[in-house]
Amino acid sequence: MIVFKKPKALTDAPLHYCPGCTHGIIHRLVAEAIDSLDIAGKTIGVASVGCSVFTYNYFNCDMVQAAHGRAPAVATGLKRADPDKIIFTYQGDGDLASIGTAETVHSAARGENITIIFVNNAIYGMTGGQMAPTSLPGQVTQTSPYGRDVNTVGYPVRICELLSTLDGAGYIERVAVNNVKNVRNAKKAIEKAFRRQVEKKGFSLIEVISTCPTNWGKTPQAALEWAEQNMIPYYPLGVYKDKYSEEAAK
Ligand SMILES: Cc1ncc(C[n+]2csc(CCOP(=O)(O)OP(=O)(O)O)c2C)c(N)n1
Ligand code: SF4
Repeated sequence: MIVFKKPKALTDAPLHYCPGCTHGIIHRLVAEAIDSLDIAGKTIGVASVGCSVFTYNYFNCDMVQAAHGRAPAVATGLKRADPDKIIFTYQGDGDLASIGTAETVHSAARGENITIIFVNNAIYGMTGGQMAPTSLPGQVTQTSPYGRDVNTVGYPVRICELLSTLDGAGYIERVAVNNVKNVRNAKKAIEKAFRRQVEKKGFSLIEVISTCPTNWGKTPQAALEWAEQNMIPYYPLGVYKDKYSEEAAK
């Protein structure tokens, strides 16, 4: 009896991610959501720029490659051209919270019926570990060798908190994949975000606290612990906005 297999929504292409990088876990959770809702045939993913740039090779559905930060704008166009398709983006923190801030904020403000998977690993992974908009105060990166100094470069951007103030945003949750319990919660949140889109319930964004052992200079295990001890306290997990549950409760 088969008890564990690769989701159908993942191709057989071997993932190129570094050992211990949690991008792979998040790919799996997205694929499991697509399988469980049986929507692969009508799903279009939008790949971004960053370590996940090859996402278009990994998901077994139609994929489009967006320029850096522009994925929510591309997703908007796809959705408006064909509202019955299920459109998701998969973006890192440099892509979504710095280069694409405008596209992120305004797609949420417009309440586009799309799903954004936001992978926050507090660093620019692909380009070698520069400071990201989500790098923590004091965090050492290639471009902050003495630690992020908030007096000169400012404070990290908390995307879930920011977007949850917008009336257009439907469902916003922050999850993590640093331990089994959190992976299970992340799976539920990602599936719920896709389901909301199927039900035409508007904009959803799931932020996933992820790791970058390579650029954090840590072993995979130490990176999971660093995420638990440093990232989660700064980026608390939980539901930041759930418009339809709130309305149903009224
Ligand atoms: C407009 C533009 N600016 C900068 C770059 C260079 N660039 C490519 S990937 C990247 C960082 C991506 O980091 P992130 O989105 O956090 O994803 P990660 O690699 O950490 O998964 C940068 C700055 C680019 N390709 N285009
Ligand atoms: S550089 Fe970091 S984010 Fe990119 S694949 Fe390696 S561990 Fe993952």
